[in-house]
Amino acid sequence: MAYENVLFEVEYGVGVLTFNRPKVLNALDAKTIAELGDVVARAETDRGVKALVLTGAGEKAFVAGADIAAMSTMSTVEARRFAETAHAILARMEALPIVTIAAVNGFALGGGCEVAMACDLVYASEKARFGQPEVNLGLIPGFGGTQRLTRRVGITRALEMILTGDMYDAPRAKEMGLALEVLPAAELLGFAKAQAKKIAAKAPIAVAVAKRAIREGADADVRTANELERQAFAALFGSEDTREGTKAFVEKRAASWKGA
Ligand code: CO8
Repeated sequence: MAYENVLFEVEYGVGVLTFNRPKVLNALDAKTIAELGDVVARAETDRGVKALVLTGAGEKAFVAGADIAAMSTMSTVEARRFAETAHAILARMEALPIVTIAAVNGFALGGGCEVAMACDLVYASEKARFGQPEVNLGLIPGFGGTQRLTRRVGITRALEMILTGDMYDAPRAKEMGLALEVLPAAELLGFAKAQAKKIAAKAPIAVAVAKRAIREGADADVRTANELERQAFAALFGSEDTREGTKAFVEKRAASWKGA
């Protein structure tokens, strides 16, 4: 599929999706969301995509939110459909068995902040600004922000961020746990790709299972979550890669992963 609003390329196993509507600060309209969905679907099945990095085109923005012009004429039914589609795509992205990394190169506002939070790891450039400014538009977050932000930064900071609509700079976002690291703008994408490559070089099954245990466990009570971990840990002993990884250590050689 040829894309209009995103760029997508795979380099050494790392898929890089660039939101590419710089004239509107990479705002998300229905087409952009559909194209993100297509890339996520590809990452689900294409074993050549071993990690996914998301970033924004241009100097200013990762994604400055949902496309406000498009939303200004939306009916309730259309808004529901738009929100449902985006929710489903972000949930699918979160469930990918590979690592997903947001390289936040500028404004990550509204839907942009929500896309970043649906990634496993979030790295920010010094220019990044995070915010959920929907209250300024008479709106609330609609792509999962009320829930993902609360889980990332805690209920009180999420309340502050969503109720004030304020923007938080990169060091503040790091302090809150929203961004993991803050990097000079010129180094951000290279760093994100290097992290992606590092994780893609680990046993794919261990990465997938660890991610699932953490993500599914985070929404369960701790007894259920620990049982999920025990089951997943034991199940790995039926995989070739667990056998290979432990044998390779004992035999003092590098492991060779099969992804099985
Ligand atoms: N949608 C559409 N166009 C946008 C958006 C956007 N979110 N953000 C910026 N643009 C456009 C501007 O209109 C402008 O266009 P033009 O050149 O034609 O005037 C161009 O991008 C450049 O923007 P600015 O001139 O405003 O640039 P500044 O550097 O002065 O300001 C800001 C940058 C502060 C980022 C400013 O553009 C801004 O406040 N943007 C809006 C941010 C925002 O409110 N985002 C949240 C949107 S709501 C949302 O995301 C809800 C998600 C869930 C929806 C569920 C739907 C059902």
